[in-house]
Amino acid sequence: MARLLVTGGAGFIGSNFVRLALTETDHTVTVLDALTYAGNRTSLDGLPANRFAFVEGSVCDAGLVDELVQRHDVVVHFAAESHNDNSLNDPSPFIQTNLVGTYELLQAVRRHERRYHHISTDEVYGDLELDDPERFTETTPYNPSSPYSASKAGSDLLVRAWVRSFGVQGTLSNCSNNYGPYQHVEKFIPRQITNVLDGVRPKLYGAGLNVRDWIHVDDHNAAVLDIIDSGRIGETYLIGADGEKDNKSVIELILTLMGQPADAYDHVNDRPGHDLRYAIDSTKVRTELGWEPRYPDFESGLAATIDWYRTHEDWWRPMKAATEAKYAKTGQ
Ligand code: NAD
Ligand code: TDX
Repeated sequence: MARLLVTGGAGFIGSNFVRLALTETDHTVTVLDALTYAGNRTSLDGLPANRFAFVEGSVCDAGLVDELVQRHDVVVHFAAESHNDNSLNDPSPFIQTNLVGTYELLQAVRRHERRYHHISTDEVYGDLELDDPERFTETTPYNPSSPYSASKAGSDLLVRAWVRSFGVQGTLSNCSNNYGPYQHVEKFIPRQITNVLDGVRPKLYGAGLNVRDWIHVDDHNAAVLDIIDSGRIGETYLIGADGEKDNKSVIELILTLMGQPADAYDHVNDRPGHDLRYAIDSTKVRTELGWEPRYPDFESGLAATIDWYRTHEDWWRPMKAATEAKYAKTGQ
């Protein structure tokens, strides 16, 4: 049993992690979350009060971070500004939260000699050509494209330096694109599902040939639990479920699963600097820690996700209009 401090636990992946950790381990969980536009307290409703607590605050608040880290055993750091499109419109909060916030956590775990796990993304490696037979591995050189991925790359490098120079007991994981319940409607899959539910045509950036390597959020989080349990200190683990799909195919599948013609979508302005393809080789986490995805079938996972948005309009409705108003400004 460990006392986990989970930053960003009111966001998409963090809230799913908290539920999984409370179900599959006997750890207790404290969430530290600033409740930005992306955080939603209701994503954590109904959790057992004897094992779960919520603190509203920022990972950039050094005093609060120090006090919380001191009374926990393990820090699992999900909190971030996470949306590429937002980082192109205003990089400033990405620098603060992703770089300065990570720095404050690292200083606190260093002072109090606590275990630290850092959540990161495959985007730190840049992108691949469509026909490249290679996939990203733990030794692929960093080559980020957007302010978001550059800030995540910088935070990863801070972790590696604090492990090497100060002996921080840290591990890192870089995961591919997650899908599942409680994902903000600014992201690709929930945006299209909720558009269709609203009678609006899905929006495909450019020609839609870009490839993402989709993984169910519970598969990502199960791997994180394995790393916290038995990952080797100082190591990086890539997490992916062999889920490569191009965006056009995903939009067509969403439309088909929702009973619409597969071509009932619009092409909109492309993302500047849009990464072409991500693909993860997850051999290390599979062979070293015995992790395997429990939801390898994308189509059935997507169908379940569509059902979730269909039955949880009260969760996503409050953020939908403001999200679309933001996209309207960039013609997306
Ligand atoms: P999200 O945007 O849904 O959630 C982020 C959470 O962090 C929100 O609850 C927000 O309120 C909180 N937060 C933001 N700034 C904060 C601050 N200064 N202090 C405290 N809390 C703050 O993001 P997500 O998709 O759940 O991503 C979580 C993590 O996983 C991020 O580190 C992201 O880089 C990484 N990641 C995401 C994906 C993906 O597909 N979504 C894939 C790989 C890695
Ligand atoms: O309306 C859209 N239409 C569209 O074609 C949106 C919102 C996106 N797209 C495209 C852009 C990407 O090629 O779909 C793909 C996925 O877009 P996002 O959901 O914005 O994800 P991505 O930019 O790939 O980044 C995600 O995966 C890695 C997460 O948001 C990051 O936090 C994570 O690090």
